[in-house]
Amino acid sequence: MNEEIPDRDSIDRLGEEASREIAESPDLKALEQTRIVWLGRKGKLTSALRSIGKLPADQRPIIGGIINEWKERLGVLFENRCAELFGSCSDKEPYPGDPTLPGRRNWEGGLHILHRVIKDIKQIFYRMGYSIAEGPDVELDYYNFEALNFPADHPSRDLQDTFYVNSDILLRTQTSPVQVRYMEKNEPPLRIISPGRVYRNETPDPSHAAEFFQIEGLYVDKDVSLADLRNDITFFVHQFFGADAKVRFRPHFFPFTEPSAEADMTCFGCRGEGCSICQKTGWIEIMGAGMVHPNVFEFAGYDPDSVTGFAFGMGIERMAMLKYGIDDIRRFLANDMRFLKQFWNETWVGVQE
Ligand code: 2U9
Repeated sequence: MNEEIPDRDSIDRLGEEASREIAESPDLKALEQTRIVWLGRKGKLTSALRSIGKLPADQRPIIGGIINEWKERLGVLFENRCAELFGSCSDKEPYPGDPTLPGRRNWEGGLHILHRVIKDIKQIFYRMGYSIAEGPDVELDYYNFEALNFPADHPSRDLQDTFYVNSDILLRTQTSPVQVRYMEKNEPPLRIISPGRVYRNETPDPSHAAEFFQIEGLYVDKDVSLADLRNDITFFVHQFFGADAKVRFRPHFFPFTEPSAEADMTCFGCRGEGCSICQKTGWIEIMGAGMVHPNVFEFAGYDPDSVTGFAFGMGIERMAMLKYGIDDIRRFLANDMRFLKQFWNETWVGVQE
């Protein structure tokens, strides 16, 4: 047939012959063989279709159409015969493909653990009435330092600690500038969190990275107090780490808050007894916080005599490391699938191959 130029009669003869062979195939193995002989890549009908190029141009679509009709008809006959034989299939005449093999799996991807932790933290604050504010990674020195009451000679303003683009422009070292910008545009009361990437000119090691994520929070209203701060932070810690965590506050110093504090939670390694994780103190530092400094309100255009507010800030990698027992901050950006896949269990998204 390969050499012949196909015509309507010869194709019909082929089709009828194939139909008979299908009907007479005694088992699934023989049926599969028949399928290859007729419809496989080098099968008789496939070859016939290939040789229509030799026909006059006006004949090609007609003969091609007839061959395709047969292919379709034979396809249905194959399926029907396959179903017939499969129904009566015994161990002695197994299905040519092993039906007990597991099906093909979809290719799976998943959320990056940091993405998921950011989502979880946002969700907790969202339920407490906070909304989300975002802003540029490349900032003015004014919003990153000056408006936050950093003195001109503060060490973090040093080139060694901050990536400067030029003398006025830098990569933000915290997400606080977002909140200053928000206050400029909105009247109090406000309750926001600002998640985002921040940059510091640091040599990477297991607990330091030159870029990492933060979430800061800001609550401004009449008569906001330290008790409100304690309440919100404690609620967050219970939601994120578990209700058995205890929280304590130690006095600290930040230029943008007064008074300032650092918050600790009871160590999850020893539940407060003292172990190597917490350097035998029983406590682990989790964030900084304080009451917004009056100078910061003035820079933003708020009257420090009529409003008060609290602010807090935490490193997101640190939160993830503490919650999931991750030992090195550099793992988050290393793109090692063995690390990332550990956290895919709940958030996988299937992608069809
Ligand atoms: C405004 C006023 C004050 C945000 C705050 C901290 C304390 C803090 C650190 C945590 C670990 C940075 O990622 S980290 O290294 N942050 O300790 N951040 S209070 O204070 C603000 C923010 C905005 C207008």
